[in-house]
Amino acid sequence: MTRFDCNGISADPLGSSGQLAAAADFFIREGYVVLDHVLPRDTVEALHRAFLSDYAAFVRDAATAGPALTVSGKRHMISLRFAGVFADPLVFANPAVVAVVHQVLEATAILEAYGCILSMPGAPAQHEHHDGPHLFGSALSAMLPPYALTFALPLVEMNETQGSTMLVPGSHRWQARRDDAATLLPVVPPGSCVLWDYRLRHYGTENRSPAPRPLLYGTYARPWYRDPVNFRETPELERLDLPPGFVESLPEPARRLLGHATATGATGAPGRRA
Ligand SMILES: O=C(O)CCC(=O)C(=O)O
Repeated sequence: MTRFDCNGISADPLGSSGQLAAAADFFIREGYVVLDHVLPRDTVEALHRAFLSDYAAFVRDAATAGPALTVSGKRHMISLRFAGVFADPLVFANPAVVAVVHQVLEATAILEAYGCILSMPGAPAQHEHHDGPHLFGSALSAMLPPYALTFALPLVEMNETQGSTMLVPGSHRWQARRDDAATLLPVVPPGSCVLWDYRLRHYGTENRSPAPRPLLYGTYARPWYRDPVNFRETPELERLDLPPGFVESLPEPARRLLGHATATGATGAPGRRA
């Protein structure tokens, strides 16, 4: 499986890194890319610890803890508040990830949503799905460049036991579902991430371990795009749980990724978790 190691490219001006340009080309062609070493392992361990303590109520019982969308059996989508280590721009505006995002979605890309998919022990495999459909009914849609992508950063290793995300390479270009396609189950250690095109077919596999598997995610999108599906059923789930003044305090380019939220007034309101 092709993977792109981001170790040692931090000294380059990232936008011009040949390795990341190759990763973006691969993404456009295959509909996904695995980036290794985008974050130090101890940052991911800190995220994991913070998740288990700040979101303990969701781990105990997501149905009663607060706004959550049950996306499949024992698997829940929740918002992450931009606070503590979750507010570190290295996480949600990671330079290597943003360099690929800019090449794939252009420099005006935004962070449209930020949260976590929590797969509890015993969570069964999901049905194969895409995060968003083709934009138009026309056959041309399958040839269009990406409009949004999912950034998936596991807080524990994704593997066969804890579960991973099964990918169907190339399926972002399909006009209709196929049954005979090759699939790929990446092992993704802490510090690595997967990006996939919103149109790519994929599914989370079973969590056979005794521990929860939190998968931090971000939706990066072209500035006009708002996910019309995932927040419809649970309107109280916030796409971006931003404390007042947070966006304004950020350095570029993190501020640019979230500027749309202040422009629409969406960030002024206090988040649901105090
Ligand atoms: O849990 C996973 O690995 C992926 C989850 C997913 O694709 C989803 O909930 O849409």
